[in-house]
Amino acid sequence: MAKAMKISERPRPQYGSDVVVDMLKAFEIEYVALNPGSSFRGLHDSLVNYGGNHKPETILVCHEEIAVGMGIGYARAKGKPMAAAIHNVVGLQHATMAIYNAWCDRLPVIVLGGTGPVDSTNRRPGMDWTHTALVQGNLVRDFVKWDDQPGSVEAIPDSFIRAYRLATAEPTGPVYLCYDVDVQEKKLGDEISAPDLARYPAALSLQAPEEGFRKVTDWLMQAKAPVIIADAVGRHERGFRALRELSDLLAIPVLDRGSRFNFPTNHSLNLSGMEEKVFSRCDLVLALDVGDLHGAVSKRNQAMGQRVPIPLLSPGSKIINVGLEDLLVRSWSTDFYKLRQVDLSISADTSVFLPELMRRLSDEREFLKQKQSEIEARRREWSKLRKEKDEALAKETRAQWDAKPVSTNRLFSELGGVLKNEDWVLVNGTGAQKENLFLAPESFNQVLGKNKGGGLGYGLPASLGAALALKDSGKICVDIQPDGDMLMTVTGLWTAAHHRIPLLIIVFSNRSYYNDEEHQERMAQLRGRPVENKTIGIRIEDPPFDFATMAKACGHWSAGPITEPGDLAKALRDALRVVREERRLALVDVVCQMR
Ligand SMILES: Cc1ncc(C[n+]2csc(CCOP(=O)(O)OP(=O)(O)O)c2C)c(N)n1
Ligand SMILES: [Mg+2]
Repeated sequence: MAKAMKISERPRPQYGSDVVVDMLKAFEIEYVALNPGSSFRGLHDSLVNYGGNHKPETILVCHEEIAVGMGIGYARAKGKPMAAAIHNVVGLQHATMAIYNAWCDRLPVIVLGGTGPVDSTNRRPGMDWTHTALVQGNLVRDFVKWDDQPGSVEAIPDSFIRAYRLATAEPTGPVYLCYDVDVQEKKLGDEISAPDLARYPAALSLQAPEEGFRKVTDWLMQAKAPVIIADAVGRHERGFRALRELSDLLAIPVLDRGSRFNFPTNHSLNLSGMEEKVFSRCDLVLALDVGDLHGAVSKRNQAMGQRVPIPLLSPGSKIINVGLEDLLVRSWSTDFYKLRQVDLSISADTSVFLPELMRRLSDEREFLKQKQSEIEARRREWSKLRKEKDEALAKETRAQWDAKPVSTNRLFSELGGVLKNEDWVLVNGTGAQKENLFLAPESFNQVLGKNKGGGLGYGLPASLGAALALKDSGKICVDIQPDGDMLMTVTGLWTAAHHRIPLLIIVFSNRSYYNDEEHQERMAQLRGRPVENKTIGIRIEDPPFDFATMAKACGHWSAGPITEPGDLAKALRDALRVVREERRLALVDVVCQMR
């Protein structure tokens, strides 16, 4: 939980919504992204005139999906929530996509809303009626950790503290707090008593029981070829570090699923993407924070019309699952994935589980001595496999170097060269995360992870939220931005200009919603219909969207569309200079191969 700031030190709240601002300040919420609306005019006034528009500061966005989406990126970068203020029923409907993405990503965002007046005798004719719902939180209840609508000003502090505690308790997630217009605008008489936040400490992390540690250490020590699958371990630095130590100590390869950045990409034991080869040799899987474990140990069957995946693990291999996913299961969306088959299941926070596991394993000196040659042999074997992959990639890159439009390998490789000596963070990337192989991230949170909710419109808002969080860090925030995803929330460019948010955007312009082009191709093949029609209703061309001009229209520096591969490196260097030296946004639109 955030350090408590004494509410009693602040000026006395005069209206209901002033109390909400007191709570935001007490929890050190830095920003509230919003698009204005009368249902929270009380709160808006309190933010600006009572709170001084500082900690929290209002961030103006042109769509509510951007407001909440910024909270996603901010939470990834900072590990704590920012807030969004959302206009009643209509704004909330716009915000739902981003709230759902935050839910699937297990990210804390505090969504504030206005409603009412709930007392119908206080409503103005017209919009107050069409914009009031009973109960507004129903719209998002299935994909927030909690929602509430405090019935009085006095109920606000408890409600807010509970919301903050739930949002930030593992597994973290979004919450929605809705404030009736009458509650917000109520003039206060007696001072309302300020809560002592020190009395509401965050719960200590969930640790595994002794039996769990005993079994995991025994099994890991007995295994000939253990393998780690990691998905969200990298959300905490302690987990990130311990995972690397564990892999190094016992020569265990890591398959990084990428919801967060879990393991250095160019580490010789990072075998992500080589699942088939790895699982064929493996006898024990240690799954860490993996929601879709079934998906992680099988391969999509792309054969005509097939939907049942192909299992990759040999039947004899055991699976240990450690994580907290079971604690956040709801019935509406099936984001809990297929029921896991495992041999040992432990509900624990990997950021405390892994360091303790490491401590115990490091103490097994006798065992480590005996096993030394076996461990070194498998380290060599796995590293050899990784080297083969690197050589194949280098060969592929050389073969595609002069391709026009530019190949993705060349784009990522040139970008890697330009960023080499910079302190950078990849705040958004492509779904396949191939860029990581070229950028070679190593440190905690150097890549912020991918959108598990899969709702388009994610990349730009998430990047803006992360760049806002890191604004004063001196880091270069980089967004490798697929074009279709960008178009859904493209007005985020204006917000970046208005609030001077420094960000390097490389638009990965394949001028297509390409993912679906592959689906239409498969459909046509399956049905014996003309494959050449696969681009209809999918390509973003005729005319192509001019992202560079769009950026310029908001006052940004931009370059492109880059169609000559030879022009790429200079454009990237120029853009980097603008972000680094002028601390503002620069965009390079690069016309690319489809994949
Ligand atoms: C809100 C939403 N609408 C539609 C989709 C379906 N969809 C999934 S991927 C995709 C194409 C994405 O295009 P782009 O971002 O340009 O990436 P590309 O596949 O071209 O690399 C679409 C339309 C979705 N996931 N979310
Ligand atoms: Mg595209």
